[in-house]
Amino acid sequence: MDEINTGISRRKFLATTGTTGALAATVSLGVPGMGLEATSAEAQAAKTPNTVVTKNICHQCPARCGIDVYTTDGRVHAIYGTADHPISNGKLCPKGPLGIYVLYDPDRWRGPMKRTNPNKGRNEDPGFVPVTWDEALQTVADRLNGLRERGESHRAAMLYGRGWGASCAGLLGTFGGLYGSPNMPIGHSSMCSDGSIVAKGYTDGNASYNSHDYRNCNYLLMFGVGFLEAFRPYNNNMQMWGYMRGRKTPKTRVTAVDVHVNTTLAAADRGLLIRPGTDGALALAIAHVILTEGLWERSFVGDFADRQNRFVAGQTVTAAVAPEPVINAETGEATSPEITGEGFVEKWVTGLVDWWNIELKDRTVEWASEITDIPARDILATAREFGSTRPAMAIFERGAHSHTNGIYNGMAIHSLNALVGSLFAKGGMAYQMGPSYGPMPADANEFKDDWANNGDWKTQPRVDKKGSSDGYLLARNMMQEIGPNHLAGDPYKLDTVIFYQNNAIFTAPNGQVWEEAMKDVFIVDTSPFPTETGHYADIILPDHTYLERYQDSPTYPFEGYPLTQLRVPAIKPIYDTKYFGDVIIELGKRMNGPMADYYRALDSAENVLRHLAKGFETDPGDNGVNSWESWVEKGVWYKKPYFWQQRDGVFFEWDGTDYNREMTPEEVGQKLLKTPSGKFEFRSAALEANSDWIVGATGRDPANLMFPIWEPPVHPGGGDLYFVTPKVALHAEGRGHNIPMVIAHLQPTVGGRGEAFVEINPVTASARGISDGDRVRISSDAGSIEARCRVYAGVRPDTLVLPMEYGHWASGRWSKAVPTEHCGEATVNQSDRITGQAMYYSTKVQVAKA
Ligand SMILES: Nc1nc2c(c(=O)[nH]1)N[C@H]1C(S)=C(S)[C@@H](COP(=O)(O)OP(=O)(O)OC[C@H]3O[C@@H](n4cnc5c(=O)[nH]c(N)nc54)[C@H](O)[C@@H]3O)O[C@H]1N2
Ligand SMILES: Nc1nc2c(c(=O)[nH]1)N[C@H]1C(S)=C(S)[C@@H](COP(=O)(O)OP(=O)(O)OC[C@H]3O[C@@H](n4cnc5c(=O)[nH]c(N)nc54)[C@H](O)[C@@H]3O)O[C@H]1N2
Ligand code: SF4
Ligand SMILES: [Mo]
Repeated sequence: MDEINTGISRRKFLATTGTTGALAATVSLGVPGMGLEATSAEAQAAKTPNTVVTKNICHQCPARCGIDVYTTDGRVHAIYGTADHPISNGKLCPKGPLGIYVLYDPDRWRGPMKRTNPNKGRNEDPGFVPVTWDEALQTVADRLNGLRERGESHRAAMLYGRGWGASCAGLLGTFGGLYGSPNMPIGHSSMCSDGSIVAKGYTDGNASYNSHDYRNCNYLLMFGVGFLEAFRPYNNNMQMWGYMRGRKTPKTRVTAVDVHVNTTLAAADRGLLIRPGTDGALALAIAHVILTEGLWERSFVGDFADRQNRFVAGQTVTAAVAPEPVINAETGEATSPEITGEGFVEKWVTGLVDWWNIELKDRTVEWASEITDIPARDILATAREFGSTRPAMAIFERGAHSHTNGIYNGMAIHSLNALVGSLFAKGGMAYQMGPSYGPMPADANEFKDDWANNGDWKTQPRVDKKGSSDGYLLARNMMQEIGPNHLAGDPYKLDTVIFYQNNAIFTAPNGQVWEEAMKDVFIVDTSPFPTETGHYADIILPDHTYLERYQDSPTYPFEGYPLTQLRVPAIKPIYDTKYFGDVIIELGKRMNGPMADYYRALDSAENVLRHLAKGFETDPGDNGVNSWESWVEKGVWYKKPYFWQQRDGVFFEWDGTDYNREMTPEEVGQKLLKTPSGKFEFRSAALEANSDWIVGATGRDPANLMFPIWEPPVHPGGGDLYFVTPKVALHAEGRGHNIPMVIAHLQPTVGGRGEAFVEINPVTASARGISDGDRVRISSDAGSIEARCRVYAGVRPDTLVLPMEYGHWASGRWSKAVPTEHCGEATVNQSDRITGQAMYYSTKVQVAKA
């Protein structure tokens, strides 16, 4: 930080004379349009010597666009997309430039605070008073040390939402391991999109989001994806959309499946308005057509031994039986005779024959039409297009899996990618590689004491019951259960919780329960802004905003090749705040025992980042980044190519020049299709292995629970209308709600201005005596909220749509002024026992004029 500050002030000193000179020159020449004055902002900045451009990463959504931040005389005044950055390519979405409003938000915390009112509640004033950093950090450290001394370290938790990299959320697991808590950290992934991660894990063995090759894709089939509103990386999606739908020949054809006409559906070739929770039925029918019409990719999936297509609706098929190898009597060598007959020979897949016989053979277009409410001819046309256009991708996100049957919806949709052979193919989807980071400054394992190694905390369940057989044995995280579990004291009561980039008290379904639960917990919030969590906090340790801190961030799954980027402070922090990575390190230094030495060895978050950058010295990026200094200068390290490619059913690895080296089946299983069989599993061996638990926990049928099956969704809430609360383009997770322009332009499709409208179909509205612009009350068993309605023919008659994010009651001034109440309060907290995904879009509500 000091270096930067010195740099700025020196430049500032030089600038004073420089600017005067430049100005005088322009005035005296006085020839506009002669190329003498700068046209681009960069050139403009170059002419203004006291303007500094620093690299950073936009913080408002997980797209992680590289940004150029312009600071003049210590004041940030412009944010542009970084030109040499593969995600932003010099462009930003409308939220990107608004980061300045995040920095200068007048409602930010000015420094660390402590609560003086012991009572907690929505209507209780916390009575915050300023404290020094030393007092604030020591208070938290004393609390953590005390718990550990009493053998109760498991009662401390760290909850995080948007973790960015090794220098922030990446430090939390180590802290938990040294301190001794199974609850450090718990991420928000189950409230986010674990439904898709887990469904992919059970079919192709990669529990991760996909990277995508949109550039070479000719058909995009999207289920519950806000491609032009939210899907990651949003800004790049828009660039890809322009390419796929404009410049590219042939144009990529797009079918979008959603419950209302949003920007994505409006821009697609075909929009299918589906009954909520039934995407799996649609995907199964598409698979049925692909098989019965012989459209599957034989080079990836395999074929009947005699090449006759025996997939006929209602009729079973058989698997080919490999003949015994023939042993040459003289040499002893075994050869496998060619497989013949009527059976199916699988190539890179397992379980297709059983899936067909148990499930698919009856999943006709007519069957799916009844369930999904989509005309049979549209399902058939979509299936034929998708099955006969290569390369094609089927992508899905929260709309498809935030339902009780989400695991199966996801598995069925992802199976379409296997059927058309798009996994690891050009124009298809793959998985993201990680960056070449150097090692941390010290090895944490050398700083473990006996409690860390063998303490009782190791026998304690996680408070969210992830990994517990009476909870969510197979889930990755179960954040939404923490509030209810604490309240019930099951498995135990928490004592202290540190929140990082997470506001679950507001974002969890039915967050009212959290409000009750968090009353007797010691809460530490680290947000730079007042939030609902902050309202319940005992200590506030405010983070720098993203324009004021160093922070790393490897990309979210993007194009597959490794990419990682850096935030560089544009200015000296304007308030008495501290980067969260440094907060963790400073807390660590105050802990009893050897772990303090580990944090002394880390020293600071900047030191950690400098160590990570050492990895680039031996593996320079394509843009020349090979050191800490060049990373700071360019903001991004990336290195093409992606290492693997599947072509016509053969997997190749990059050999330094091209995808030339053919991989063995063992290598494919190890590196790419990481399932037990090393193939894409229509019959999921991992689900089958957990059959007993799944049957006991969910009552599912052991005969078919391992296949992508149709399972009717369950809709709690007691109402008659589905309630869907998606993201809109200007919604910036929990970070945009106090930006006036965001609120002003929230809903482009239905014109929300200064508030979010609930979309209601004209037929539904008139049956209830509701007119456009009326205030309405939306109620479920979980709670009841008020919002203004917009009568909109683009939403299904059985569905209400109200965008997420508004209705904050403890945040900044613009945020609190929005007259829309928070959709989460009417959303029932229901989770899938397998994926753990919170079912945000499964609640049914009633609506009436307020
Ligand atoms: N602008 C913006 N972008 C973001 C974020 C943000 O806050 N703001 N957050 C990021 C995060 S954390 C995430 S997880 C991603 C999420 O990205 P997405 O999953 O793409 O976003 P959502 O809006 O949750 O849901 C997508 C769509 O599902 C639809 N839908 C609801 N129920 C159903 C259904 O049963 N079937 C079908 N077919 N559709 C249905 C909704 O109407 C919505 O249009 O977005 C990321 N990008
Ligand atoms: N009804 C409904 N509910 C939803 C969704 C939905 O679509 N509909 N979306 C769900 C999804 S996909 C997700 S991912 C979750 C997200 O839910 P959360 O994990 O709770 O994340 P955010 O809402 O982004 O909250 C971020 C918190 O970090 C704080 N913050 C902002 N900037 C900074 C910073 O620079 N440093 C620090 N330390 N803190 C900062 C904010 O003030 C806020 O308190 O919400 C889920 N909830
Ligand atoms: S909000 Fe997201 S898509 Fe928009 S500029 Fe920022 S990171 Fe990029
Ligand atoms: Mo998310």
